[in-house]
Amino acid sequence: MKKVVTVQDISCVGRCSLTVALPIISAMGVETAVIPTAVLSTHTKFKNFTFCDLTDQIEPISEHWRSMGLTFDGIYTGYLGSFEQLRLMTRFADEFRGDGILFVDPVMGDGGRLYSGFNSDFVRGMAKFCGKADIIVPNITEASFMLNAPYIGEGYSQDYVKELLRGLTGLGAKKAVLTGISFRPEEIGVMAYDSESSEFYSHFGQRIGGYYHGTGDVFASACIGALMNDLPLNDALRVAVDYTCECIRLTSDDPRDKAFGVNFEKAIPMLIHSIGK
Ligand code: PXL
Repeated sequence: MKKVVTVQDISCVGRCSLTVALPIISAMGVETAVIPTAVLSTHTKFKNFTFCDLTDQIEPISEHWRSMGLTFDGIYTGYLGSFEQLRLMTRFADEFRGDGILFVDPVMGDGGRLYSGFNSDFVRGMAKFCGKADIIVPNITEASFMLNAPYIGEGYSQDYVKELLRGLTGLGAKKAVLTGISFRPEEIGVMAYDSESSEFYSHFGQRIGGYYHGTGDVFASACIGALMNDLPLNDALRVAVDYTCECIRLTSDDPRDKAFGVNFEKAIPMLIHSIGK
């Protein structure tokens, strides 16, 4: 069984980050270790959230794991709560990666804006960290901030997306995947670039209008889970896009506020089926 460690916050309510990553990756038959980077009462899109930073836990946890000689087949980082965590994760990735992959979701913003708590120093640090990764999965907002490129929210061309993807691999990442891409109103998906083979590929599903929180985390978790099941990136993207679209479809007629995240639970059987299990 493959082993992943995922490093991101616990937002206690709101179905994102660890409360999504742990169940999804585990359900895909992958042993999942965690390092929580912070504990929040909810994610930061709700008002008045509490925030307990856990930066000071990362080094003692790493030290213990070092003494045990642990390594992982995949290191998946998501929301990192402080600039210092980027520095610690750079060292952590060097030490615990073994022959495994570093998969970075540079969670920092959406809709053309950074999430509360992030600034340009953090963006620069994240861009550097992405340079060490095998695979990075930003959205257009995160990519444009890291590359200092213009942000275009919709109506962009394939060339705009390709330019961003080339720029992202120019940071040093071997493969870059841009999430939340839509060239036609009725579809949404991802476009990717492999800098080693100079190949682009993309995968799209049915777009359902509206804002759904945490879908980037659902996508990234399903993607690393599929990679750990030995699917090539192209197939892993298909699995993760189809799953994310299904989670959104299952949530679309739920009257609950979409800030509580998507119904990823109900679509887990479909996800497992789609990786041939
Ligand atoms: O889903 C991304 C995410 C993760 N963690 C926290 C967040 C967000 C997005 O808002 O606030 C704490």
